[in-house]
Amino acid sequence: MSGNHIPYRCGKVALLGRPNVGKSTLMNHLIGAKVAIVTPKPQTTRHRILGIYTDERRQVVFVDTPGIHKGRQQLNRNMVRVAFAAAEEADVLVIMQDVTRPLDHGTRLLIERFADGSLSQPRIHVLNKVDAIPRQRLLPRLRQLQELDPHAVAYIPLSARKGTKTDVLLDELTKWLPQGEAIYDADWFTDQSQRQLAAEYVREQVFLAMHQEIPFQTAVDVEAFREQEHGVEIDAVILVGSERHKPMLIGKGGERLKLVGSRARLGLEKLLGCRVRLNLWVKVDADWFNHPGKLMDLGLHG
Ligand SMILES: Nc1nc2c(ncn2[C@@H]2O[C@H](COP(=O)(O)OP(=O)(O)OP(=O)(O)O)[C@@H](O)[C@H]2O)c(=O)[nH]1
Ligand SMILES: [Mg+2]
Repeated sequence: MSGNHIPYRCGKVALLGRPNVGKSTLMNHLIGAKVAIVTPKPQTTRHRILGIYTDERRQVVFVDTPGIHKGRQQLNRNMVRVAFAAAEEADVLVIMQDVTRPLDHGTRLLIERFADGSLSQPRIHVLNKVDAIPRQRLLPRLRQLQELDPHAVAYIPLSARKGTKTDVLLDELTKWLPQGEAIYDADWFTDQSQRQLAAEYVREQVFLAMHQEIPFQTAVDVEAFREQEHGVEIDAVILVGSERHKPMLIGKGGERLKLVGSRARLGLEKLLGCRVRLNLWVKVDADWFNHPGKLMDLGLHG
């Protein structure tokens, strides 16, 4: 693959951090497509999602992970397990934090856990959301971070949303990737099927439309994905965790569910590049997030 003397590099990079720090936003920006859903709510990502970046020098397989947090439900425990498993199998660890929030106890614990040397891969710290703080707040934050993890290989302030300095990150992490040929074809950008992407796009709109605990007790199951002459037709069931969530999601005269459906459909049409017909149903499945069998069916077994 290498046309000159620079060896081609290819490897896995885990994106790790507390919920809501911007891991999925960063991955989407780097690969130039929305393969991981993004919302202002924590615990948006529930799976390990690959985003594949390829150019003439390197192939970087980013592994977006669920935010590391404490949670009592089986779903939450599985999510955290997924994140640590992704860290173990990666070549490089990118540990992200949100600089608009104080360096809190949870973030410190997380950094200490990776800094203790139990995982030997190089660590790059990303200080995200620099677009949203005054410049002078960055330096003390960088110092704090260097004290917490003096042996990390780099500390990079950037904005995932604006895309500033993400090239600095890409070049830094490339240094630490093993030499080797690309694993995926250059036109692949995720490991998710169109079916899985459809489920995630619907879930994103549910997260955006609903409040309090409702989104966290919601899952989406795509029951049919039919390719047709002019596009695709998708049947999806939205699982809610309690009887009283159902009318809240459907809304007066079905308005809220219609909005969820039309927004998800528009996003999917853009992603898939074809017409999409999206049929949605709402089903109550109390406590699905604690049922190992159900979590397995939904691909959330960790
Ligand atoms: N101002 C600002 N906001 C950002 C930036 N990056 C991400 N965000 C916002 O932060 C929120 C969370 O972003 P996500 O990408 O979903 O965060 P995440 O780390 O993947 O979250 P989980 O999947 O819940 O762990 C969204 O509202 C993003 O728009 C940034 O660089 N600047
Ligand atoms: Mg995410």
